[in-house]
Amino acid sequence: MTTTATPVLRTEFEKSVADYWNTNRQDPVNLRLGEVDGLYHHHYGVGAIDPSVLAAPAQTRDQRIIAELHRLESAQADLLLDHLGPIGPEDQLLDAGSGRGGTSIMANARFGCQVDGVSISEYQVAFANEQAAQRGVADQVRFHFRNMLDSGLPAGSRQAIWTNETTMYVDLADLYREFAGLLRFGGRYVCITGCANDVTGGRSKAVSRIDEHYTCNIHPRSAYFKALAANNLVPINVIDLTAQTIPYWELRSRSSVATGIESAFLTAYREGSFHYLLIAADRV
Ligand code: GPP
Ligand code: MG
Repeated sequence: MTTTATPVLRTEFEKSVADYWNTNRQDPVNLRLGEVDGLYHHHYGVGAIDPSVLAAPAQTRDQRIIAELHRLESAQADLLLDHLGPIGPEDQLLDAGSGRGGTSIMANARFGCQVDGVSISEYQVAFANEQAAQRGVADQVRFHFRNMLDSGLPAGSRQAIWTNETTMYVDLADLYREFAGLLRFGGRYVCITGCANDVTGGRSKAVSRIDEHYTCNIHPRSAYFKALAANNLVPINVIDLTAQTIPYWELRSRSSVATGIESAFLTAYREGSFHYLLIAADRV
């Protein structure tokens, strides 16, 4: 693991976020899903569910629901990777807020490229590096205890960068200034995020519940486009994934690994105060 000379955790808020992810180690909703095939994710899912899992016999029903939820979260990561543009083995990518490493490991398996992941949780960094080692790709996929706002990576070194549900922990202007410095001209940034709807106005009760649950600050949709435009990042694709993520939340709410936050997501998405969005942008 490598880190930066400057302190990784710079504010009380960042310390509290790191503390949350360092201590949140008994999370069956992520561990049991990861155990299905060894890809551990910290994001949600997209796509239609196979309804037969809910009708499965009692002995297999729980495990089939877990496997189905995991299939949807890996489908989400695959969708993100679909938007990175052409990536070759010589390219270097950055997973900003890399969690337990699943998306980075999938990117390396697909493109054969180098991936660096950064996280402010030392526990997550160690877990993810162990996963890369177990898969024999530790020389290609490396996780670092670093702050995505100050990654210490060389300027212009990245062909692509993504954030998979991590932007609600940072100031977007600071983040996209950093990414604009790391991406080469023509490089691609892909974001999957949940964002508040400017049209419904303000922060709904359900969105506030999600913030409270994860110690985060969900941004309004408008904040993304302002911060991208201010940092030479030009959107090429914007996809509203809200309808595609609702089945994941419906299935999760009926599973043994539900955490209690499912109703807030379902309310927020159904009432329209919250969107699940993919944004892909080019560095110009
Ligand atoms: C965590 O995923 C995701 C976040 C903290 C970001 C919040 C996301 C939004 C779209 C608002 P996780 O897989 O760790 O969460 P859980 O443990 O609930 O599955
Ligand atoms: Mg999860």
